[in-house]
Amino acid sequence: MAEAQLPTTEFDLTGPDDAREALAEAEAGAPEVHMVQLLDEHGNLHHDGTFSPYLQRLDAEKLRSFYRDMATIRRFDQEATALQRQGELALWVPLTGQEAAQIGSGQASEPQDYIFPTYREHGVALTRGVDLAQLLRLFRGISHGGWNPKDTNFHLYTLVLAVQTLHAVGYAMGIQRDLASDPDAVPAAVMAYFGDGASSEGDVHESMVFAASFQAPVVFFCQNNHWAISVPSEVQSRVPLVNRAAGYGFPGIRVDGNDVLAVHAVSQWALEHARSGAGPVLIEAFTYRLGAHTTADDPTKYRLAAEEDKWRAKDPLVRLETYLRKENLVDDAFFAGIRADGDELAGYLRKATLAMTVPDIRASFAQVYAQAHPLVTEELEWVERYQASFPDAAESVDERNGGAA
Ligand SMILES: Cc1ncc(C[n+]2csc(CCOP(=O)(O)OP(=O)(O)O)c2C)c(N)n1
Ligand SMILES: [Mg+2]
Repeated sequence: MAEAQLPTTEFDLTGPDDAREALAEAEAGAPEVHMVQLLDEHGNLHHDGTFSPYLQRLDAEKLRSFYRDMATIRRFDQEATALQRQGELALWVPLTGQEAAQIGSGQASEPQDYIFPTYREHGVALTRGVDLAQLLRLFRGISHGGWNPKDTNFHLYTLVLAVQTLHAVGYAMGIQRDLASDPDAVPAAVMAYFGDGASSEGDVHESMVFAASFQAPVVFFCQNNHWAISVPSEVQSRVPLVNRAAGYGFPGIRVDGNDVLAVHAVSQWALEHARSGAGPVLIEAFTYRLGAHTTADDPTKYRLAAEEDKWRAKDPLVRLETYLRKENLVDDAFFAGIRADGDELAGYLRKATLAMTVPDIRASFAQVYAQAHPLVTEELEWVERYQASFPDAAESVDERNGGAA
């Protein structure tokens, strides 16, 4: 598709300031927008006065675990996409390209921290120990959640853009008050994930105002993957997103979101800052959604292949593999082992998904009030009459579940 024909040309960003040009420069890494990068796309390390010291905390096993987690979640993404294409999931939200942003930040969190994800944070879920098969329950349409957030301090996915940032600030203010009343409590922080598109929502603004006013222990983690479905990120803000933090009065850091070492270091710094009582931080992880928005989307309709190729060359897995091999921290057997584990994971996911039973609709009605309520009873009767009107109505929930409900 010729550039002039792309629907995104409807956004006229030219003006007296030539904002589009200024932004393009910023996006390209112009010096006035510093982007923290420790490992470049060729696998070479670079020094950063503030964040390089964080690398001293990492041993070889930790570095290998970054790779293992990124490869695992990419494999998970592929298997979930296949399950959707085969009709076993209603929808899938791919994360490919964003592995470093998610694994680096997720691994920086401590068990006592609490995470509020969007709907794409499968990599963060992995680092928190969520059973990946449970993540698929929502996308199979059999649960509004799928896992118990209390088990891993990883909240349920939120599909309504940006509301989780409000929940996150409220939760962080709760942590603050718990700490004030119990000096022995372990300091904790909250991590709120959101996208470049969600950053335009009023909820994010309100969250940041509250967080700043109350010095809440929250890290706002914006994955700028450059697209909000078909809307490019430069439309969301006339200034680089990271610069917004200054307007609220807390630190903002742009990090190379495809560099797992930098994301980990920056996230550790921000979480420590928040836990210490110094207030919120905004991290803008500069990354790219290599795949479609969801399995219901076709990105060839609104962006050019050349742009995807440019970002494919910045693959977070490839650069870490190059580095690990150069440092002799891995051998071929390491990668073969990860591939074998990926096959096992794929088999497990498939089996678990096919075994997921259809919930009995009556349970939803039973959970509305503690005691029977005439309106709920009436509505349940309506649903039962409605279901009975279908030709295959004789097939009960038990039968659909193979008699195993
Ligand atoms: C309040 C609200 N408005 C609109 C939507 C529809 N919607 C779903 S995802 C999306 C784009 C979000 O883009 P971004 O925040 O950049 O996150 P990404 O999907 O790129 O991870 C939109 C508009 C929604 N879910 N909620
Ligand atoms: Mg986005």
